Amino acid sequence: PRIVTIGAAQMGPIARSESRPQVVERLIALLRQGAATGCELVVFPEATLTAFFPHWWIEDAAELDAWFEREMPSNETAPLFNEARRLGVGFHLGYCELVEEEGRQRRFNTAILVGKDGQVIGKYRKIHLPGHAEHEPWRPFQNLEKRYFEVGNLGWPVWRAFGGVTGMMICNDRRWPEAWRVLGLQGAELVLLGYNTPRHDPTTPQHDRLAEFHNHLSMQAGAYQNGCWVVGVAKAGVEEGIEQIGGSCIIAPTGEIVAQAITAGDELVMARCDLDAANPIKRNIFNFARHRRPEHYRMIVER
Ligand code: CDT
Repeated sequence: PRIVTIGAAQMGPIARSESRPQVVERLIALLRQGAATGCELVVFPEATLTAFFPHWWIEDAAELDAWFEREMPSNETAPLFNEARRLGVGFHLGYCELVEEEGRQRRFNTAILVGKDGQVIGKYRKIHLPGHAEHEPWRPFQNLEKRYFEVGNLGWPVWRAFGGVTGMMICNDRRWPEAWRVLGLQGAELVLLGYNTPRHDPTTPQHDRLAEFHNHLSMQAGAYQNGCWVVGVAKAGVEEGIEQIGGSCIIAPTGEIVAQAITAGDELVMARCDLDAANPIKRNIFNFARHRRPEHYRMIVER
C-alpha cells in the first residue's frame, strides 16, 4: 500500500469584516489538528481567506482588489506556510489571485499545493467559472465569478506529490466530466478541490433540495470513473446571510465516501488513503488504453 493520510479542513462562514490574520489563525488551528492526527496533507476550501465576495456587486475597483492576494505567501499568510513547515504538513489552499501578466492586471480564482517544506509545488486557476458578468438585481444574491475572474490559463496539470500523481480543480469544475477526464488521462491518483456552494440557486430553485446530492454525485462519479481519491472541501454555513452547503468529504477510487464532515463549521475530517486502491480500477474497468474509444469522442472538443 501507498498510504497518505489526508485531512479535509472544512471552514465555517467567514464574515465580511473578518481580517486575513483572523482567518489564518483558524487555518492554523485546523492544520495543527491535522498534524496531531497524523495528516501529511491538509486541504482547505476555495477562496479560503475571505467571505465569498462574488456574491456581491462591487463597483469600486479598489474595493474589489482588496479581496485578492497579490503575493503568496504574503505577510498575512506567511504564518500558515511557516507553521506547515514547522509541523511538516503540506496543504492545499484556494485564494483569489491578482497578478501582473501580459502587461495587465489579471484576476483568477486560484489554488496552490504546498509541500511539507512550505514551498509551492503547483498552481491551478479555475476554468469553469459559474454565474454571470452583469449585475442582476432580481437575484437575492449575485454570482459574479464571470465578472471578477478570468478563465484559468494553466490547464489541468498534475504533479508527483504526496506519494502519487496529484491534481486540482475548483468548485464548479467538479460538475464537469471533462475536467475529471483531463486529470484522469494524466494518471491522477489524488484530486483536491474546494467549493463555495450556496444551497439556493436562483436560476433553478427546484433543485435546492438536491444541492448536497449533486455535490457528492459529481465528486463520487469523478473518483470512480477515473480511479482516483478525491478530497472535496467546503466553505460551509450561513455566510453574510447566504447558506452554503457543507458535506466536505474524502472519497475513495471506488466512489465511496470514507470520511465526511457533519457540521457547517470549521471541522477537520481525515482518512488514511491508500493510493494503490486506484490500481484495480485503472487496470480493469477504466483501463483507458484498452477500453476508451476516442475516435468516437471528437464532438466533445469540437463543439
Ligand atoms: N464557487 C462555485 O463555483 N460555486 C458554484 C455555484 C453554482 S451556482 C449554480 C458551484 O458549482 O457549486
